[in-house]
Amino acid sequence: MGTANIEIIIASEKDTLLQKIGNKVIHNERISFEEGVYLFEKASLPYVGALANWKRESLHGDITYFNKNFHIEPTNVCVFSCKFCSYSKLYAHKEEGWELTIDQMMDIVKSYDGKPVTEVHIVGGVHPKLTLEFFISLLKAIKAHRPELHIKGFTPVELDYMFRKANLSTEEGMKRAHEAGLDSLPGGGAEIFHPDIRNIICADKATGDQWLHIHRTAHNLGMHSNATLLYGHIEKAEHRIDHMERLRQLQDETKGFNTFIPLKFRNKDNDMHDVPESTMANDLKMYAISRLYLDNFPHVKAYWPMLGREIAQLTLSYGVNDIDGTIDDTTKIYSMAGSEEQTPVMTTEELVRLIKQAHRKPVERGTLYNVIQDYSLVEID
Ligand code: V47
Ligand code: SF4
Repeated sequence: MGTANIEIIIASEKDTLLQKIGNKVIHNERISFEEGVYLFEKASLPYVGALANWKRESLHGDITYFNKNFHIEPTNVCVFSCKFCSYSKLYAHKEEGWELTIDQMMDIVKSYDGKPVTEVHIVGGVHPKLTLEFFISLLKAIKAHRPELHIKGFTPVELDYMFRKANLSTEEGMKRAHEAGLDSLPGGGAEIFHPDIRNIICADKATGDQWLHIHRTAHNLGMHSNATLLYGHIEKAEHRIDHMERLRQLQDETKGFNTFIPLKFRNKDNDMHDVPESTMANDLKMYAISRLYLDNFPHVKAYWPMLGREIAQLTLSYGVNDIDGTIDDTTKIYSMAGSEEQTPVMTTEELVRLIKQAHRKPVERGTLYNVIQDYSLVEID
């Protein structure tokens, strides 16, 4: 969308504060905490959508990145008891839990031999028996087998637990993990930083400050990372903005974040099953406002296995420039929580078609957004 069109949309907005915010966006001025909350409370979806789409196109044009990756979940047992998570119940019923050995995880890695994946995403529950040493052996084994495979792994919740058990400082623990082959951190474990909400939905795990400290430490070692926000449950607009504000401040300091990923709360098979899920309109608003508020984050990603393909496709017009996958084995954490994706496999062809149908340009990237292949000219039926 050209600047002239967005100027017309802003000028025809009747609310003068929303007009002011719109003008800030198109002049690349930062919007304040209060303005962020105001957008959630007062702006219409078409208005925030138009602004976010303008921002997305001014940063990336039509490019929509995707990545060929696969997941490893070392265990589904977790010592923590996050109310939104289906894993937390398993600690009390360990007989239903599983934990993979290094050989079993290496069998997963080897099953991708000869396939053009560029990243492995390792994330799971916090099993009481697993140690930093165990994961260091895994990281080394993966790098020995396939050195060019980018390893994105572990939430601060898992790392904090391992570092404490090993009696290591965050700095020392992270250095050892990095030296063993950990290339970057995924965005998980962030949920909602604000203690008023965190103390209700995930009281016993790493705090917001600890999450931010672990990412800061990784950034200071030259590693990149992502950040998530779990939305659409009991949090309010000010908690979402508080969360994004803290991320924006850390990003000003380190510039280590690549991507922001809003994660839609799903309510099946967990202790928050009585909390209704957010509507599609609210999903789109969340994506759009995050694109506007996080002005120093290069990328906003929609995680399609959780959102569903159709909403994920729509987000491409509401600020999103990245769509996760090609994934051929969706993490069980989502299928257990009630994701609508019954067939969580998307081939490259399906993903490329989905992006093209939204009139965007599909580009395969590596984890750090190096271009691997431009699919815009590849014929897909
Ligand atoms: O932190 C758990 C979430 C996260 C539910 O960095 C739930 O590229 C919704 O962070 N409803 C882990 N969400 C996954 C994650 C992630 C996923 C894809 C890509 C990247 C990346 C990171 O899953 C947890 C938690 O916020 N989660 N239960 C649920 N019921
Ligand atoms: Fe454990 Fe993570 Fe689930 Fe919390 S969200 S119970 S830390 S697996």
